[in-house]
Amino acid sequence: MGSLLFLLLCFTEWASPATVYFAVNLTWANHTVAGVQREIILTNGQYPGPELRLNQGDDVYFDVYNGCPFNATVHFHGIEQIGTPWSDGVPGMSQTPIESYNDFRYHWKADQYGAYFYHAHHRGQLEDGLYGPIYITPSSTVIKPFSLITSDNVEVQAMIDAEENTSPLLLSDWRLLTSEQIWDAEEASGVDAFCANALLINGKGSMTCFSQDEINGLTTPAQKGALGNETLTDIACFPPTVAQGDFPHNPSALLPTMFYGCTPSQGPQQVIDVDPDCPYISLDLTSAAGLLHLTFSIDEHFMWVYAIDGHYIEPVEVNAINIPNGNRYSVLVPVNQTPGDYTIRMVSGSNQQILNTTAILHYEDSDQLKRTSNSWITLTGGNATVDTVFLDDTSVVPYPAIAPSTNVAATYFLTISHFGASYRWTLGNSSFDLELEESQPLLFNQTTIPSDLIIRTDNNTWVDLIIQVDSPAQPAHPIHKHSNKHFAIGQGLGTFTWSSVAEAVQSIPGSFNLVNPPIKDTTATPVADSGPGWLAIRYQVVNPGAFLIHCHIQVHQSGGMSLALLDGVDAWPTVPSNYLNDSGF
Ligand SMILES: *[C@@H]1O[C@H](CO)[C@@H](O)[C@H](O)[C@H]1NC(C)=O
Ligand SMILES: *[C@@H]1O[C@H](CO)[C@@H](O)[C@H](O)[C@H]1NC(C)=O
Ligand SMILES: *[C@@H]1O[C@H](CO)[C@@H](O)[C@H](O)[C@H]1NC(C)=O
Ligand SMILES: *[C@@H]1O[C@H](CO)[C@@H](O)[C@H](O)[C@H]1NC(C)=O
Ligand SMILES: *[C@@H]1O[C@H](CO)[C@@H](O)[C@H](O)[C@H]1NC(C)=O
Ligand SMILES: *[C@@H]1O[C@H](CO)[C@@H](O)[C@H](O)[C@H]1NC(C)=O
Ligand SMILES: *[C@@H]1O[C@H](CO)[C@@H](O)[C@H](O)[C@H]1NC(C)=O
Ligand SMILES: *[C@@H]1O[C@H](CO)[C@@H](O)[C@H](O)[C@H]1NC(C)=O
Ligand SMILES: *[C@@H]1O[C@H](CO)[C@@H](O)[C@H](O)[C@H]1NC(C)=O
Ligand SMILES: *[C@@H]1O[C@H](CO)[C@@H](O)[C@H](O)[C@H]1NC(C)=O
Ligand SMILES: [Cu+2]
Repeated sequence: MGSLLFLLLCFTEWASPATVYFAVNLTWANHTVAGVQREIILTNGQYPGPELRLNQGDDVYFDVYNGCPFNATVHFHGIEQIGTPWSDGVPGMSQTPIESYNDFRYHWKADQYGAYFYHAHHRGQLEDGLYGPIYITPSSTVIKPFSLITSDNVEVQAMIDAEENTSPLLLSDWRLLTSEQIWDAEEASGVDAFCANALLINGKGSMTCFSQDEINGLTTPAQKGALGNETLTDIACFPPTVAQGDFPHNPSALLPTMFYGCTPSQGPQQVIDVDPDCPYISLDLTSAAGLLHLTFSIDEHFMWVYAIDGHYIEPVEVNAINIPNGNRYSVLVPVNQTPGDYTIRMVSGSNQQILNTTAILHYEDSDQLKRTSNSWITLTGGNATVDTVFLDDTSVVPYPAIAPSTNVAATYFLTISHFGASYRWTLGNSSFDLELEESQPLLFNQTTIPSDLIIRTDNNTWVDLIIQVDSPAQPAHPIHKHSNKHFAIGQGLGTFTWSSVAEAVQSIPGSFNLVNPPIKDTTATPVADSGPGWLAIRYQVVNPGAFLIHCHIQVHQSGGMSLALLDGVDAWPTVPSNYLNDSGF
């Protein structure tokens, strides 16, 4: 009887590939977020943007009308764009920006399955709210990992049903200033603007202010180490004098709320209703944050993480996940506790700021009064119990596991460093000037952008990128590679002194996994509070075109932490006439 009930309630049917048309109308409007009004980008009149739900194999037409009084583009984060490099949405790389009151048609194939999202890719507009979830239902030929959790077929079917009804949870941080106000203030002050004002779940959240005594009491040893004799500000963030490197600053050009100025305010709270007759729910935790790593947890529940960045993994049972900007973690949550309300907690997982928000997991038809539930995590992202298990991102095994080739054609060393100012950055030898986004796209003309911002690869070769963070007191940088996914093959603290991965493996084999490494589109460099650190990624060149690799902390990207990958220069594509004319039509 119980299983019949859940079949009726939880089961949905599989549909076959189709041509899907999706249109968004971008507008610039005053909108209230976290209880405070500011100018933001609305997508079809809403924030966050509407969900795009697809089946694997769908042919997608995504039309953008730019009703904003400035240029814009839309990128499809994690979508590989095999054979459609002109639809990647990166100005200066794959298209010219969509001008005000103009249309652009993106056209791509949903080759992969799982959780993705679309978001702004022009200047800092991600932080103005242009993002929405994408979910692609796997084709029936993709083998699911749920039988690794249990051999009980009824239980496995319940997991499959939960996955078919999966919901996005779009996680983000929020600023009270617009992206252009932040950029102008960074240029005027010389300061890297690394504090947020609120955290949001599906665009919903509030702002809490703590007293200075509470803030000082919460300040962690790692934060105290960076602060020296100073304290966190009233928004529980490092002051503008800390972790900025040795560069000139003009603090008088900073704007209120960038580092100081906390006013509590009340916004809506996300409530997730669960049906206690469905044994599992599935959530796609998607970080659209511009700034902070986010630590996510549901009181008194555990989560089976079963996919990362739209690729299945061998499921891992955890209580909390630290989510870098741009990553997606798909989780099954067992609906097995006493009916009631349970707090969903999200806190800053970045060293520079203490920030939090909450949502509610609500068991439907529960007569019980709202109850207080027990947290797995602290306000600063640490363990609140001895039993709390955090996901260890580096030890995740893809399902099925794939070994990358060891026949590597080229190794590139990319240094993450300041570039003459606290708010300017490199990913390589030079800084990617924001104004280069307005240049003729590299896909159309390979010489429009300075050559020290470009790597050229041959098709069907394997490439290693060694990303070196050169100085201490830097956050983990979530490095996002456009087009196909990469293997995160190694990482460590200190300086990478070897000439190749093969050489490094000889002396530090424990820092590498060349057998079954994580497969992702975004991988964060290790947290290196007190010294340098490095990350090694490997990918196969399969999709000729001009693609960006960059930090997904928006102010770092705007400050130049980007590099152009000209993949497959030996098999360069011919741009179709409907893209050469800047429209896609
Ligand atoms: C976009 O939205 C604006 C404001 O609601 C409206 O005036 C305009 O007609 C819409 N444009 C399109 C193409 O839907
Ligand atoms: C938002 O409101 C402010 C204050 O009323 C106004 O000056 C501004 O033009 C409005 N912005 C938009 C995009 O409507
Ligand atoms: C907007 O995009 C157009 C077309 O690429 C470009 O000519 C123009 O300079 C851009 N405007 C701004 C303000 O960047
Ligand atoms: C911290 O120490 C520096 C000198 O090392 C001094 O200039 C500064 O005023 C001190 N700040 C506070 C808040 O005591
Ligand atoms: C942040 O945490 C505090 C302490 O647990 C809580 O009182 C507050 O409501 C939380 N803030 C939000 C926005 O949920
Ligand atoms: C957090 O975990 C550590 C290591 O297991 C443990 O020693 C500590 O007691 C835990 N903290 C709390 C509040 O339980
Ligand atoms: C390509 O870009 C270079 C540098 O901006 C320019 O000199 C050249 O004329 C461009 N070629 C074409 C075909 O537009
Ligand atoms: C950076 O400079 C080094 C040394 O000149 C060079 O070998 C390397 O190719 C350069 N990297 C890029 C991305 O241009
Ligand atoms: C590039 O290489 C991939 C992988 O071998 C292959 O599938 C693809 O057809 C190649 N593309 C072109 C344009 O030759
Ligand atoms: C070029 O652009 C216009 C829109 O500006 C469109 O109507 C036209 O059909 C496009 N395509 C081609 C192939 O010229
Ligand atoms: Cu960064």
